[in-house]
Amino acid sequence: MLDRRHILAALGTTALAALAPTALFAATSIKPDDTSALLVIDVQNCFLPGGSLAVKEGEQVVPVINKIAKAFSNVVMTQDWHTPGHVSFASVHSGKKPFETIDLPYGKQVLWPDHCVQGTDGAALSRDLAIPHAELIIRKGFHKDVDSYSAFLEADGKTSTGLAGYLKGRKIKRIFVAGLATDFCVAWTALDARKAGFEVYVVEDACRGIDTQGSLAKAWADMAKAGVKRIQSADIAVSA
Ligand code: VGL
Ligand code: ZN
Repeated sequence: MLDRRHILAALGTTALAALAPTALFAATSIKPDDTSALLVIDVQNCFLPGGSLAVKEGEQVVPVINKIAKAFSNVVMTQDWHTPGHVSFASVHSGKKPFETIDLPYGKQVLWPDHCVQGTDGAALSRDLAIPHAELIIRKGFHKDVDSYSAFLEADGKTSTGLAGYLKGRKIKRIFVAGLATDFCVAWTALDARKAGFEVYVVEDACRGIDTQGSLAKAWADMAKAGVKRIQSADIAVSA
């Protein structure tokens, strides 16, 4: 006798996908729980239009982030927070221009226009972010001689920001990363989150990249290799 089970088996998964797209989409939708946290990386004026290190289309991440943030009971934001004359600024290395690189004691460093100087308007979070329930803002890159793209570890590879301890103390297991820029602070944060043992998702359309010297393609390749999951904001279940 040909019951429902046999018919489904005979159709196979491809035919089934064509027949029931809605049901299958619902099954892949990700529902953040109390052990999930959204990390909103560096949505600061310097990285937005008119800023000193403006990321192309950077402003487009703001409404997407505001929307997905509603699905999270835990939201942490970061601020790039440099001293004046920070080692990552091209302006302090004579003869060097932004986007060139130099070798520092901890490795290769891309040089940037002056940006996100502590206490300046450029370092402020975008006023269009609407995430009143964000529970922690972590600042990074505040040691004059060390950069910190990652929200977890400074660029020396050993100085902790304390974020992993905070998240573990709050029993967080899954981390969703959004913000600016995909190929620097978002990617380095996602990679370090994997190293710290978290399950990690990067929400692609909630990020934008700088893309200098192939950095964006390399970042996605490194993240894929490390087991970071690349998702879209529509994959996250946000109830009205
Ligand atoms: C960033 C370059 C320099 C970032 C910060 O937020 O991705 N990029 N400082
Ligand atoms: Zn910076």
